[in-house]
Amino acid sequence: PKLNSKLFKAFKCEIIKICRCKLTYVAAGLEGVSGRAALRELSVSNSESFWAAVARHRLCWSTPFHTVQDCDLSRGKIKWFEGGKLNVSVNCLDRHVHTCPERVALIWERDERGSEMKYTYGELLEMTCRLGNLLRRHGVKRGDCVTIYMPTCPLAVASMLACARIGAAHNVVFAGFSADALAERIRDAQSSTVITVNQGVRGGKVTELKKTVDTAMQSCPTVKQVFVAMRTDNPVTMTARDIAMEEEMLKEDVVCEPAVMNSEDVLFLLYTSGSTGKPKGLVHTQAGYLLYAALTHRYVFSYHDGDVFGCVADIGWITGHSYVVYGPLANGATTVLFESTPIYPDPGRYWDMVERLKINQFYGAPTAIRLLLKYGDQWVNKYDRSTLKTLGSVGEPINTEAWEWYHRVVGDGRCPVVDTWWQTETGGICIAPRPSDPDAEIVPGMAMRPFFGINPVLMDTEGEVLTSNNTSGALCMAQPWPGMARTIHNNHQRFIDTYFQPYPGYFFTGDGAYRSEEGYYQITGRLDDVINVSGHRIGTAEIEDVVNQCPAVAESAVVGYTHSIKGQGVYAFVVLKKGIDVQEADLSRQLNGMVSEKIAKYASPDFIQFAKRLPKTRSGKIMRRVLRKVVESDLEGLGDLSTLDDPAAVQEIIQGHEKLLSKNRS
Ligand code: 6R9
Repeated sequence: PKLNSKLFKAFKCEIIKICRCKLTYVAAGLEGVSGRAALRELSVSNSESFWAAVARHRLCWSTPFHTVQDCDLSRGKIKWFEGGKLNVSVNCLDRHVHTCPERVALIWERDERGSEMKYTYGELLEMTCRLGNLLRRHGVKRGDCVTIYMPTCPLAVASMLACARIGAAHNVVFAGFSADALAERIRDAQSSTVITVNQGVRGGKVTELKKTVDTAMQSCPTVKQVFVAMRTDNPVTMTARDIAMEEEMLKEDVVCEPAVMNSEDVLFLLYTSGSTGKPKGLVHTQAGYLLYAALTHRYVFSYHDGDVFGCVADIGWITGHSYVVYGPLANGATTVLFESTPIYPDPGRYWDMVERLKINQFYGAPTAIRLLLKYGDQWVNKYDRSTLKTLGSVGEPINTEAWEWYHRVVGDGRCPVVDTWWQTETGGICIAPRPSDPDAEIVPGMAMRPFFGINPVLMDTEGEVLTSNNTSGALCMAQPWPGMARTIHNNHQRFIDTYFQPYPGYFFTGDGAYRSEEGYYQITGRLDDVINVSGHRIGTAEIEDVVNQCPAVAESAVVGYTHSIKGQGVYAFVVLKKGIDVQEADLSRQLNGMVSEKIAKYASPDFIQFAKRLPKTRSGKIMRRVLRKVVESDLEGLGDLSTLDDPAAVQEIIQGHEKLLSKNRS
């Protein structure tokens, strides 16, 4: 589309401002439209020119791209910046080392309070190069996939960047996952190299990560080597396949030639839960992902040169990838690696850290905010938080009470709170209150405004776009953006079926949203069988798969319910096989143990209700809608039960639920 020349001038001028890191929202020549709003409109209506300009200025290319984008959402085809060549680690490290080698890249806030360690860009580059050389010497090649099973620490960041340096993809698996979950991800990713630590330390507790890897190895015959870094001084048993990482790194050169990568080569896989039992390995590529992470990091949080950015997410999740590692490092920021928990050794941990490290932007999860709120204001007020400029929230909806407390107590009422909506699939933040004009309102508990280049739409149940405001629907994206995932590893059909089939021509997020009278977006929650426990996504089918493996179990149904701290809790209905005679308490313990062992502790059910049968439709489908209403004690909302095979089953379920609750209360 042709731009009118007045708009185009303003547009170019805004882009140049973006590129000079001084986005001031001057609406030069744009009557009645604010600068940010106009720029966003242009970023959507002239998406190609927008992204081309930003990509040229923000990334360092060894060969410029010739095609901005080549996307066809109806076929799940997404390509950005083709023809372009670059190296992500060069963009995150070398270019900053040239200008300011002494700037601190990482502050490792170790579990032991007050023992933080700082690493400059020069040091992080050296670590990355040694590790890149070590991996190369051990045969890791461009295109291979390396699984990283480590807590948030400098060597984990260096491992990710070392993969990027030599052109290998990484697959970070959250260190809270069990041996079975780890093994499944290693096998699916076809990794022959794993990087881990001897032990993890979190909340004062030691976890045996190397032992977990050893167990996983029993079902991963293709793994040839395991690099083991030492987080603690305790030796672990080393097998023929294990390599002492730090020792071997010392032997390597500090210079490592970066691989020249194509924009669309794979940067990483990251597994996340879907509505079926098998987790999916979402694939992100080099240039588009990095650009999107960097741009959102800068503008959503108003990051400025010299700021200390504190995102407390674990590197095992997408938030850790985009806002602990890639976004901040691409921008030359000082980024915090938080290894501990919000309440270790006491509930003042975050704010003590803010004071000690002089954090300017703090980015955390609603579940932690809700937990800290309960401990009281004194834990916050003890510490000097005057360095804070922006507070962020991510992972799940933030309720008004938690939002207000975050704003009023933590931020002393002076810091904007940005509720950021996005997903593993989106690569970076898509909807957030900022960037916007400096005085633009922020509504508590609302993500509000789409980011540059993001074009959200709401769909009704017929698949029609809802055009009016003050309406709710399925949240979709009408246009591609550089940060979006490119495929599901080894399963492009599942990628298409999940994200592009439900509303042809659109990317479907799986979330529902409300658009207010003013046009602001509020996320209302998942529309599929995925629940969100403390900000961790888990498919109910994944938990059911494990529960059903128990020989005593005939069938099960897992649903989420509202939990005052975790956001959602896990509630399992279990039907036993005929003639099974066990103590329910024993079986509950056994089932909880199985879920922790097969998936992770956070997925373990809070409640297990044994039932004689489950409410089903005549065609034999479990009526989850009914079960959800029962666990929310919303009996009024049970709705139409006429399709049920046997309505009496519902009465039994209700009675069983009440019994379980009263038992729990006593
Ligand atoms: C970044 C991340 C994605 C799902 C997403 C949605 C929920 C994330 C949210 C939010 C309401 C927010 N979600 N941020 N819901 N408000 N600000 O969390 O990625 O782990 O893939 O989870 O989390 O349901 O679809 P991921």
